[in-house]
Amino acid sequence: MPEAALHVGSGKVRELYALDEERLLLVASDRVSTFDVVLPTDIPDKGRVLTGLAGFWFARTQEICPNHLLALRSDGRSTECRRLEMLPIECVVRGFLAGSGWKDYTATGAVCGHALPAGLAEAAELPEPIFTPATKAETGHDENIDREQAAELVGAERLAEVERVSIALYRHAADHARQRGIIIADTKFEFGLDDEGRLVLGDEALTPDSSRFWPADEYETGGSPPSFDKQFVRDYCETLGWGKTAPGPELPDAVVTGTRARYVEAFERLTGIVFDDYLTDPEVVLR
Ligand code: Q0Z
Repeated sequence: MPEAALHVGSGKVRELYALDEERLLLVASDRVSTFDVVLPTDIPDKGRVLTGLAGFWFARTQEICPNHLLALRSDGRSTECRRLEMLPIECVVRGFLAGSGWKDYTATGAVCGHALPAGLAEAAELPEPIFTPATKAETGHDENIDREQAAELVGAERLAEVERVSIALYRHAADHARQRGIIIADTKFEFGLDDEGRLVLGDEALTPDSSRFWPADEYETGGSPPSFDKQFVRDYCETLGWGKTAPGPELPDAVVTGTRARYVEAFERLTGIVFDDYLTDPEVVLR
């Protein structure tokens, strides 16, 4: 727990503290969720992997869009960030047809107002990445919205800006990841405005918790590809006949160890940095 910091929010697997008027501390725990349930067993270092990866991307996408990162703390799981006025939409970019995008496509042939070619298979790569905004649901699932609804929430001009920037960020990261054997099928960004009304990337970005990462060497269409990070957890949960409602099951050691190794592998492949070097000095991802 950070010293002299006021707790201002909890996510499923993260905590948010106020450091002062201008700064927040985002702390990533080792908790893991699957089928929307947080499990009672932690994955050691998961929060450090996600914090390091987000820091890596923030450092490398500054020219595309400024971001909220001020510093990474020596614990490797805490990000000091600028306090922003967050926009009330989730900025989702999809390069592949998965999750709610696939569901909407099968029902209507479109996703968030983007008409797509007929006959696409589940997990197919889209001709171009598409911007598919969603509302921030307090409870339950975010709801996909069309550009008209998104424009009502942030204004047409701001919407055009977040669409352009979101797609540029996704293209940058997805190209980098693809060269390292990881498909970023889709991702969610959260933006805010600074005190001068400039658009700033906030929250955590381009991590396996805010994106779908797939191993490129196992990619195929016609089903839901394995998750790069959580597949052992999901496979284990499927063997239990668990109803996928809280409370979730404890994970056996082999599943914990295997899952930790997958998170570390994603970190090392994407950053080119040995994870132990990150633990020694987290700011190595910023250089
Ligand atoms: C992020 C969240 C978490 C609970 C608010 N730079 C910022 N300025 C203002 N607000 C936020 C940020 Cl990142 C902000 N969240 C999401 C994160 C726990 C909620 F760790 N909420």
